[in-house]
Amino acid sequence: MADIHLYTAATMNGYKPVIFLEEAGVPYDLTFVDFANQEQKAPDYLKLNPNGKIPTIVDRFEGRPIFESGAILWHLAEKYGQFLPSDPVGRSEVMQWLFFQVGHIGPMMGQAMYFQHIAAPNGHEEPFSIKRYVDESRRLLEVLDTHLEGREWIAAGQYTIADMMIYPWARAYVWARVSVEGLDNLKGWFDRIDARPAVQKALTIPKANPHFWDEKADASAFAKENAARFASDVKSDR
Ligand SMILES: N[C@@H](CCC(=O)N[C@@H](CS)C(=O)NCC(=O)O)C(=O)O
Repeated sequence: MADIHLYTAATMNGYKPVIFLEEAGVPYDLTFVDFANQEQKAPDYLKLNPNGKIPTIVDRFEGRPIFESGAILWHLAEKYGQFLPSDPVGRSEVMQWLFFQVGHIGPMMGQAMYFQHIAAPNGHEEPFSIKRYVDESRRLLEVLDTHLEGREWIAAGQYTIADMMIYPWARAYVWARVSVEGLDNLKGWFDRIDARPAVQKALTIPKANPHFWDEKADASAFAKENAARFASDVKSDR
């Protein structure tokens, strides 16, 4: 039995711990959480993750669950001594960008995706909201682009959990329909991470969603499934 049991799904937040575990090459057990069956809201799952979201890990060696992807990656980085520098300044830099992802990039790009791919197909076309989230997402990608001028990686001069946290969201600009035109530093960083075999493998676990990252990929089957899955949420929100 592996020390780490990961509960996840094939979403931007869900891929992050998979990227870490594949990069670090450590064994883990994986349980796929099925949103279609609302498994993330099951009473037993809520004991592991009171917020009813993925990802969650159970560190069996320590005998405790950990939720929130930033806390999960930080825990794994400390546990396995990888992808987190040991000096306080470097660690602080990593933490700043980790919070930047969780507080900005995730919520803004997530809402850009929600309003375009879930609300709109369910009859709630809201151009004002879409513009707000797409514009704010573009602004955040510009912040990253400026920061990446002359830098290979996001923080501490090395590939860290900050890169692993931000990449699945920022790289899904395709699905969020946010333009990256002119953001050449950002595109260079995408290329560097795209080229990492462990990342490419992670993006197929538990399931590949090529339409998140590739505008030529066929999204029709996923779009239908996605819109249907959340239809009841949209109605009950109103
Ligand atoms: N801040 C959380 C966000 C987690 C989150 O939003 N997970 C989504 C998938 S990307 C989820 O579980 N959605 C299912 C639901 O809301 O029921 C983290 O970083 O772990």
